[in-house]
Amino acid sequence: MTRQLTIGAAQSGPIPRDQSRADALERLIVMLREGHQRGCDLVVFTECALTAFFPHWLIEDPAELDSYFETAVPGPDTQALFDEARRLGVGFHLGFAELAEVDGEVRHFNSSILVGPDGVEIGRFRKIHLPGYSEPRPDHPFQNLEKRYFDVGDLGFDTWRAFGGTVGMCICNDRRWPETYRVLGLRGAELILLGYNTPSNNPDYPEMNPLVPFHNRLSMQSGAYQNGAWVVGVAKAGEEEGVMQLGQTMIIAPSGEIVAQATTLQDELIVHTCDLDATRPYKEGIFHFGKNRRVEHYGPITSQTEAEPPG
Ligand code: CDT
Repeated sequence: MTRQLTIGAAQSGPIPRDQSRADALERLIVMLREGHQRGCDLVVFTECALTAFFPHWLIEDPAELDSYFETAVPGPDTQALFDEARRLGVGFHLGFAELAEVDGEVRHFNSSILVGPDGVEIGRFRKIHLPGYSEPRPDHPFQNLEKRYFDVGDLGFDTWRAFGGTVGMCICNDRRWPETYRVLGLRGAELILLGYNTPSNNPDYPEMNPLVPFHNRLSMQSGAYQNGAWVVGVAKAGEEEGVMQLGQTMIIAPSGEIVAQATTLQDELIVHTCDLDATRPYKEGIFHFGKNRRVEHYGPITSQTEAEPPG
């Protein structure tokens, strides 16, 4: 018996800074409905899918900054998406900026939520690898202020039994780290969902610009193959507030092969029926962790070294 799950990867085109939350949400609902028409069990939206990606510019007024965050999900800005998901019987994954109280302290997270076809939350993830810097870089054409605006996620890399399999989440920069996939793989992930806002240009290292699409594919394809998992990577695409974003939304099989990829830099839904049992040849074969992974022979790790820049 196979476990077939039809998944829609719902790429977002640019969201203008002045677009209302209601209009941004309506764009997601349109793609959710298209997903339903095309037979999706689950539709995956991107990182911070409700607003422009605001770490790309400096916001000094705390109240203005907080206006980009959700204090509750579901809440006034997102309830309509939950209601429509329940009406259609389609699950979804949504990235959003989360303002939460943890141990009596206000925290800001870059978060994602997994919601079942009944419109009820299954799990939540808070981004762990925050890229960029805390202090603005005035000579850069755009900023990358995630370290200034967000706290490091406090929920670990968890997995959930859902949609007939085991599902994990990570967000954007997390996808570049092998540890992300390996921890999720060790926790049994058969399906890894993630959204990303990746600029096509890196102002710090412009020599990497031609490699940005390659590094995107490389990270997700190797993570999928080395852990025998499906990976669904969903982008923000196109020019948003002066920043060109990569796009390249894709669905990757446990073989590491790309089985579906977006062709535009706009709102675009790509759909693929994923057989969760296609994970087996990898999880039970070459990447059977119990039989083949030899942690006890890797040698001691005595310190975590920081790479020093040359010179
Ligand atoms: N949103 C996010 O995490 N973006 C980063 C930009 C890094 S610039 C090299 C990413 O890893 O795609």
